[in-house]
Amino acid sequence: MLKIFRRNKTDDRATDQALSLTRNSLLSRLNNLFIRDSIPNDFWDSLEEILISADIGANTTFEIIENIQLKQLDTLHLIYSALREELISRLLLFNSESSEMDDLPYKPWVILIVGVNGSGKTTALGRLAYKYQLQDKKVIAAAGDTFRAAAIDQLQDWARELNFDVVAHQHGSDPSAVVFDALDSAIAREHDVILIDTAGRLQSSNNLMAELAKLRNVVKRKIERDPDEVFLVLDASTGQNGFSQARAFTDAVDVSGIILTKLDGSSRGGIVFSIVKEFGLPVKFVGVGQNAKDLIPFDAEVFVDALLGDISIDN
Ligand SMILES: Nc1nc2c(ncn2[C@@H]2O[C@H](COP(=O)(O)OP(=O)(O)O)[C@@H](O)[C@H]2O)c(=O)[nH]1
Ligand SMILES: [Mg+2]
Repeated sequence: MLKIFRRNKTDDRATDQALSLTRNSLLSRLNNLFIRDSIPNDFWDSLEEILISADIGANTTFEIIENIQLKQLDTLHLIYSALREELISRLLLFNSESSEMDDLPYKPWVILIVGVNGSGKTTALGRLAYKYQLQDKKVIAAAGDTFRAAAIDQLQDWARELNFDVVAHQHGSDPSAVVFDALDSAIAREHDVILIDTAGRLQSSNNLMAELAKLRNVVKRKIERDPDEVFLVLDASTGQNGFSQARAFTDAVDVSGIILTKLDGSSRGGIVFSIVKEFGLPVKFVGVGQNAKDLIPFDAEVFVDALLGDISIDN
């Protein structure tokens, strides 16, 4: 059985490719900075500016630079290694051990997916279903975004394409009832995984947050535990400002990890550092394209190396 959840070269290449836009804007400037014979006078200012331009965030950048400066390193080579280590350790700060997809402690394993409209929830759900199916897991989805008729169709399209089960009610019906029925089905028909899609409209965010809290309670009543995972889906291309809205979700439900979508086509790959810091949550998966395969497990080291590119420094 193919273990796609372990690090593999295809995923590493996909990370690399997805970050190419960010890297292109970073790399030549980092190269110019590090490929010198000695540490230039304006080195720290330039480094600061470059990191901020990649959307790493001002505060995070200041902290990174301060930590490296404290080490009083005297070659660019050592500074570069310290930068790499500093970036990686920041991404590992909140990372629990990686989620296993082949060895699930409960059946059904319940995953709730939340986030604003358009962030990529339904797409992420389809891709997670695909990943679990590759692990021989029987998957069912709950069409919990009953607010938009198209959302139900979209989920059913994924289900048809990938051949997993879906429970859907009519447009406008109560999402709690959908989740209730889907959990019933999952238990009766022995599904390994249930993926719950939700609405993300923010115009009436109070109602939405109340609805999500209610969904969570339905799960709790039905399986006598909280959802096993709650993934908050964030769109990388919205940049720092896009994330203030997302904070409402972490208040309403106990989010266990982040799925960062649309890393392809964004030159803001550095946003991951701000997210980890601000939300205090691990990034579990990244979306790197439009296909079923384009959701890959997040790996801090691979990510940082893809971000920094391959700079060879010999001083
Ligand atoms: N390029 C790219 N597009 C994505 C990615 N994830 C989602 N999308 C697109 O973003 C749009 C919104 O996604 P959708 O799943 O419907 O968002 P939802 O409203 O949160 O359910 C769709 O057109 C998706 O194809 C990604 O990782 N990369
Ligand atoms: Mg959707």
